[in-house]
Amino acid sequence: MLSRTSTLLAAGLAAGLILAADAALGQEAPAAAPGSHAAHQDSDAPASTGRSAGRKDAQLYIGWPTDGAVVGTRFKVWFGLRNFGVAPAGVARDATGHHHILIDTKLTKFDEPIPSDKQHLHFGSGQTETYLELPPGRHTLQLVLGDANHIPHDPPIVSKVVTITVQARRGSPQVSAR
Ligand SMILES: [Cu+2]
Repeated sequence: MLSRTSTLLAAGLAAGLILAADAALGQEAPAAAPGSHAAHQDSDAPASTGRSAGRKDAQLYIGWPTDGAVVGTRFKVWFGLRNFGVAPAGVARDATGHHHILIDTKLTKFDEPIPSDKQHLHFGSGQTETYLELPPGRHTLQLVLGDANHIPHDPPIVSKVVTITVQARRGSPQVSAR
């Protein structure tokens, strides 16, 4: 008897959940605001191979670490951008882009998507800072802005290269840096 009751109860709960889900789905319809088609990822965007326009007065820079800094093997990096905006990858909006860090490498092709690998990191959610972990030694860091399709703007918006020294923190009292 008890089990029968709980079965009924469970069924009722499930029905309630389904109703709730339907209600939630129904509420999504009016959320499509007018003018939002520009944010659509692949529908009616022109199949343009051209690059997005940059701005000559846009300034991209690495706020930290600064050139010549000595850091530990795990360190924070923050990205500075002036006269330009940040938008997530996939969002095509004028005068915006998302950050990429080049680690120990340089970009040679500015008319195609920035590669995605350990030396080319994408911050496609619009992040403006990160933590990096690098082995001890000298490393170079550079920022490059990419448009909705990860292609550098024209003219490209790049930061100065900073050279840093990563040092293992020996004898650190911390068991783990994480
Ligand atoms: Cu990207």
